[in-house]
Amino acid sequence: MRGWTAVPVVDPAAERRFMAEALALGRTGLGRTWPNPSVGSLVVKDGVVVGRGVTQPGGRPHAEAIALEAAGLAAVGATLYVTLEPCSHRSVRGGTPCLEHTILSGVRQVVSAIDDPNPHISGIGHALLRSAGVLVRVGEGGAKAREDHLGHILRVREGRPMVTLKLAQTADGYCAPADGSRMQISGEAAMREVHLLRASHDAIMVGIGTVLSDDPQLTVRLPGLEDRSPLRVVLDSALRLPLTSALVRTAAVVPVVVIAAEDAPAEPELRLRDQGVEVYRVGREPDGRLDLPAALRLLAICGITRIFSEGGPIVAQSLAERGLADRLIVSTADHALGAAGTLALRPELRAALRDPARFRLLATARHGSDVFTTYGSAA
Ligand code: AOF
Ligand code: ZN
Repeated sequence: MRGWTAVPVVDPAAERRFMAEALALGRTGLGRTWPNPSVGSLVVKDGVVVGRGVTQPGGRPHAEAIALEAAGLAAVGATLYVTLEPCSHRSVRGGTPCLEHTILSGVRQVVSAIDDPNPHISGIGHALLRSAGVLVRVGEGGAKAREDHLGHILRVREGRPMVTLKLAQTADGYCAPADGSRMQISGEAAMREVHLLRASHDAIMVGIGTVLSDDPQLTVRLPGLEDRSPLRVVLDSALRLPLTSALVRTAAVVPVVVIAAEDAPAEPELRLRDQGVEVYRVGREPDGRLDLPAALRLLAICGITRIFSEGGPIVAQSLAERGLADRLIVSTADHALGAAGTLALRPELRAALRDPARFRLLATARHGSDVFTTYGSAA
């Protein structure tokens, strides 16, 4: 059908640049497109970007639909860059498949970063584009796209969200004084970075211990990003979350989900529900702790793809020992506690971070007086 059109000349440097721009565009939507991945897309004609799109909040419209609509007739003969295989399914939510938009737009070529792991789409989107005469190349920016879409990939393949663990420690490795009192560890620049990280996840998760000791708000409080607060999740096996906590008092504005054990009393659940808090229940592990894998499965069923866990040393250790910590960010302050306190990283976790079979160092960055060290799971 399009066989007579000239095959576009491939300029690898330009291709890398355009895909990098599509990836950057896709990352701007992280945290607000769940249950969908945040995809970035560009339409490029004769070396000029004529349309840009990113998956919209809540997951629809999709990125390609927006980029192609912006391009209009300029899409004829153009190249579509996209960070994930264009979808081929007719959505229950009423969306036209991106595949159909792409074919009808007159685009000549699609440069796509990776196949969509979604079994309804995987490989089909690319194959159908090819059978309609569109040139398709897959792989440019693949590694970065797999990183950005990790939440979507794990949700589809393993039925759980991606988990980013965040821990703050003093220069001597503590997260609290021995008496358990609260202390400010990180500086202002580090806190800004933490709020940005919160905004790029679908949910923030903490253990009830953190709520009882700190009464945190767990919202995004950066100018211009006030509406980017993700869902707040509390792991609270015995339903101890106080009705007077900052979380419950703001549940009508920023949703709160509590995950309790099946054997927790019914009374507090009713009172929390009355305040607009959602309560789910999962079983316990043999040692009595909340069944974390079950809690994550439940969140994935709710549509959550990316979790930011600020849960303190116990939740951190539990997630890591079950292989459920995909990213671990340790922020280290320049000041020491100067006395024995609570260790931010339990010795087992500290050892795991030094074991290349468990974690690898991905990046270090300075934010004011704090240094952020990011590890990725080696799995
Ligand atoms: C695309 N472009 O921007 C995104 C895609 O439930 P639906 O119909 O909205 O489709 C969800 C699936 O579409 C999702 O699981 C993922 O496989 C894909 N996401 N695809 O072509 C996009 N966000
Ligand atoms: Zn689509």
